[in-house]
Amino acid sequence: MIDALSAATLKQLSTRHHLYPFTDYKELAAAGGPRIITHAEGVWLTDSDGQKILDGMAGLWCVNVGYGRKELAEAAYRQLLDLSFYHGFFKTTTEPAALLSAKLAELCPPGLDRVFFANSGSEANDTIVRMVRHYWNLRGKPSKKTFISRQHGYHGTTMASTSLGGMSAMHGQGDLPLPGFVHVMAPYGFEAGRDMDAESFGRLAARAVEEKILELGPENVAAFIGEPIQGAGGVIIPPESYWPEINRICKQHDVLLIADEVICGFGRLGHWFGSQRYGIEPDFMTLAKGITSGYLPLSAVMVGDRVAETLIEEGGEFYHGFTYSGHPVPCAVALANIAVMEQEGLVARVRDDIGPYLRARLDEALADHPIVGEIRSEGLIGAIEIVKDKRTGERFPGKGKVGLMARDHCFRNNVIMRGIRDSLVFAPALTLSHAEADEMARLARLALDLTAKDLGIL
Ligand code: PXG
Repeated sequence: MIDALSAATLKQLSTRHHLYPFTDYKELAAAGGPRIITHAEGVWLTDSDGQKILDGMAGLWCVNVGYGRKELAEAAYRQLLDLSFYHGFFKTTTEPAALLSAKLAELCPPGLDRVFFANSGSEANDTIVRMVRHYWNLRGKPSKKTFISRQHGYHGTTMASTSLGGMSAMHGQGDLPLPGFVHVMAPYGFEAGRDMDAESFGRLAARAVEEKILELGPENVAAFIGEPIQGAGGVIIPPESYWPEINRICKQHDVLLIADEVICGFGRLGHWFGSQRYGIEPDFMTLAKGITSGYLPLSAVMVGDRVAETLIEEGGEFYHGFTYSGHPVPCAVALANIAVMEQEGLVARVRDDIGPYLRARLDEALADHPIVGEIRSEGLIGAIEIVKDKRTGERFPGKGKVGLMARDHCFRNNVIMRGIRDSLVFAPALTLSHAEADEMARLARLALDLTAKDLGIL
């Protein structure tokens, strides 16, 4: 634990010098600076005041095996001593990069056999944009250049990955999207599909992709990208009919299909990958976050056979790569992380045990709550919709504020959940115990009671 004086100093120094990601700097400074996290074990964080905080978000949807795992720390330590760095440029490789490429090919759905490494989800998606355009050029179809993605989609913050994303506030900064990136509706049933049955709504939302392809002309459309479940956009869970229809549409119009698995991958949905849960047949998968449980930065682009074969046979040298593509230390940590997940059966545990258990506790604690409009979840990711009228789904005035109010009550009561527009979302570590799930449900109830009180409801 940091003593009170040094915590105050750290806050002061960081407020003066550190420009944080996704932060209103003036507002943070006025509030006295950031909370300092000093330690973590399992699903519990400790801050510089010695407070213990239940992390309902696995860091940023990434610490899948929980904090403080010796197996991962030791893998990094050993690798740092054996070979702290060597790269994959100029016909070299390292043992961890070679072994991880084969392990990922084994775990991924058939046909996704090759991997290109990067350091973040954003870089991986940028890599895909280049590969896709290069592919269509090689195939003699240079007009196929436009990417279709979805409102509320999140694919990162580089110029291309922000363009892929469907967040209008982000587009407002940096004059985005770039040309050649268009967006269609998300399969967000709670907002847009209340008057239809879920499966009809799923098909309708998928057909928005087809309409866009036909509007642009299939000869101009390169690829469609989507997260199996949209995470940062508010945990938007598609109806079962959605992805099979997307498979059909992409095949029919010769459009490449990209599954951004940065959040859904590595067990979060109770399957190794979201594509397996929903039967998605992607040409590319984007992997990051859970690949190392966030212990070190690493991402991977899984490349399907038809693209890989063209790149290999006809592409010549691919002029793309990062200094740290396939860095041996994060690759060694990823192998240790995957070994822990396999040894402890964490993927099946999410599907058969803790996923349904947490959901049942949340239903018990919240289903009758006056401002809860819907609780939805799949595996260990979910959202609680906050509404003024439970029956009609009518929102509170000033749409988009109540999620943050509830989030702040969580924060003050030492549980971390994310506020996204008018919802509270969660994605805890896959190792969450039953007792910790009980505590999460209790604290979510408390935060929503306090939010309702603020809104004059309770
Ligand atoms: N794709 C998806 C689906 C993501 O969720 C990225 C790509 C980009 O990954 P990098 O490693 O470049 O950040 C993400 C990242 C939040 C939050 O608050 C979500 C993300 C990142 C930071 C914050 O919900 N997702």
